[in-house]
Amino acid sequence: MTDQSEYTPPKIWTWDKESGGKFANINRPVSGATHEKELQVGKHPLQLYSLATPNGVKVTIMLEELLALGHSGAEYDAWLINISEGDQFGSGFVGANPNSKIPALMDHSGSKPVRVFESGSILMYLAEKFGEFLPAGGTARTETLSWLFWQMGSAPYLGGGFGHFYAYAPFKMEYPIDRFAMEVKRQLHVLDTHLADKTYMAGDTYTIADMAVWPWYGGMVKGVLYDAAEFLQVDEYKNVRRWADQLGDRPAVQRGRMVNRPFGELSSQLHERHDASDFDTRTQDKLQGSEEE
Ligand SMILES: N[C@@H](CCC(=O)N[C@@H](CS)C(=O)NCC(=O)O)C(=O)O
Repeated sequence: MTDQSEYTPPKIWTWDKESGGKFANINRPVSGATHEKELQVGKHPLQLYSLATPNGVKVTIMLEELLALGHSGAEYDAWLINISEGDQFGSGFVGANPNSKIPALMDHSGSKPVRVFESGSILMYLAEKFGEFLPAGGTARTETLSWLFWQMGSAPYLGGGFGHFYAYAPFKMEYPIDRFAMEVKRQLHVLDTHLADKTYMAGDTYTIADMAVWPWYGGMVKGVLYDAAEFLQVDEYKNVRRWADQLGDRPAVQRGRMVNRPFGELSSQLHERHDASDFDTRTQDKLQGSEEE
């Protein structure tokens, strides 16, 4: 590895397989399947293929919230896609999401299966299908979608930018860590200012905007992302913390966090979910994941 302060890009970039860092083994400069593997299909119309990262958790929170409201049509099978083992490059998964990233949803309730990918698109799809958590019109709908799209555009700076260079890169580099720490603090300040006089992201109503923002920025202020709470002094963002705690107390949010989770404390893991009773019948035998995040 060269001294990064002296790096001059070559005329033509080439793929350096030895670049290192967590996830280097699954990164490639091309898309598409690396192997044949059909997706499993369970008994419910909704089939989710995911992992309990912040992007995955958005969707399982939504499904659990819909079920909590009594929408039995939101019953779902959640299959584990282990991204560090390359499950996202199986042919079946690539058919569900050509971008090879979790989460991906297949809806088998119609005459032909419908694929939905991108967590924001999945949240909107489910909100419209069940008529919940997305106001039908007016300012509240616009505000919900503005914050949903804000999250989709902003979180890559938090995850792919700050998280990557602070936690996953093969060595620490001051320039990108400074650049993305500044941006993440600015984003947290945007949220803190917005939430100063609001209960939820879109005002008085709990919406898919909350479900999208919470796993990332709620996780940040609760200190569960990248072990960076002290570095970023997240205690400053008191309104975000109040909102994050309030959402974290919701039983559906707590269930949603557990689905497709093969890491963390064993008591927080539910690798696959096929039935509401799976939350109660988990046994230590089924929980073979690592306790590492
Ligand atoms: N914009 C996408 C991002 C999804 C995403 O980045 N998923 C990550 C996990 S959080 C993933 O599957 N990574 C696997 C890979 O990059 O190969 C969404 O919100 O759905």
